[in-house]
Amino acid sequence: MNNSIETFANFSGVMNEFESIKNWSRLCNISQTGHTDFNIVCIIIGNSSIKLSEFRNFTDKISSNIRFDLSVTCEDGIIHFPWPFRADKLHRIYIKDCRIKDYRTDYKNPLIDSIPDTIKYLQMENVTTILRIKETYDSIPIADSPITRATECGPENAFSIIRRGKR
Ligand SMILES: *[C@@H]1O[C@H](CO)[C@@H](O)[C@H](O)[C@H]1NC(C)=O
Ligand SMILES: *[C@@H]1O[C@H](CO)[C@@H](O)[C@H](O)[C@H]1NC(C)=O
Ligand SMILES: *[C@@H]1O[C@H](CO)[C@@H](O)[C@H](O)[C@H]1NC(C)=O
Ligand SMILES: *[C@@H]1O[C@H](CO)[C@@H](O)[C@H](O)[C@H]1NC(C)=O
Ligand SMILES: *[C@@H]1O[C@H](CO)[C@@H](O)[C@H](O)[C@H]1NC(C)=O
Ligand SMILES: *[C@@H]1O[C@H](CO)[C@@H](O)[C@H](O)[C@H]1NC(C)=O
Ligand SMILES: CC(=O)N[C@H]1CO[C@H](CO)[C@@H](O)[C@@H]1O
Repeated sequence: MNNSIETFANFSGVMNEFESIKNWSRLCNISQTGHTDFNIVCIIIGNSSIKLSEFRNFTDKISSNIRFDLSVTCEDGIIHFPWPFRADKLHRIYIKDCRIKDYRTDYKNPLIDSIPDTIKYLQMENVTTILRIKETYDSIPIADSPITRATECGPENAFSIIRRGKR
């Protein structure tokens, strides 16, 4: 009985925070799949887009025992997801048919190394990166401006990383 009350408390807290990230709450459905597990399923349609930075702000406000599984499928939409997609409490990430912008914008961002590396499963199918010239240029590692460990190693705690048809 007390468990279900706790679950409910967690559920409504997470739901309320999720509602506040506008494009995400419009394009995604969130559901609770376990005591501390939530599943977020997004379909990015038309000229819609979502930003991983907004998702980070969201997970930062959620209590630490929660885990999120995120599935993003694009139907023409675009996602702003900088590699290596790090966000606290993000457990599983699946991306399909998406064009990814800002893929390299965090290559040299030292703050990324301080975000917990929580991804256990990563899968990308048929994704394309859209690189701006400046982004490409700025992300090239040079002696006094290296890329971060996070960029180089990707998710280091992952059991499984699958990429199919990445261009
Ligand atoms: C929930 O109930 C169990 C026993 O029914 C008890 O051991 C536990 O401490 C309770 N948890 C909370 C947070 O009240
Ligand atoms: C969210 O749920 C609604 C109602 O069940 C459904 O119509 C919609 O397609 C779902 N959206 C996503 C992204 O799964
Ligand atoms: C996409 O954006 C254009 C221009 O802003 C707008 O006219 C159009 O309705 C949008 N399409 C969708 C599917 O949202
Ligand atoms: C939400 O999406 C619209 C168009 O899809 C975009 O113009 C806007 O910048 C997005 N808002 C945020 C906060 O990402
Ligand atoms: C995330 O939160 C920080 C600090 O509250 C804020 O400055 C930033 O604009 C937010 N980013 C997004 C994409 O909402
Ligand atoms: C791959 O993704 C593109 C959109 O980026 C889509 O138009 C295409 O149909 C997808 N291909 C397959 C085989 O699903
Ligand atoms: C966001 C939220 O309400 N989290 C709570 C979830 O439940 C645990 C106890 O089971 C609380 O400690 C959290 O504060």
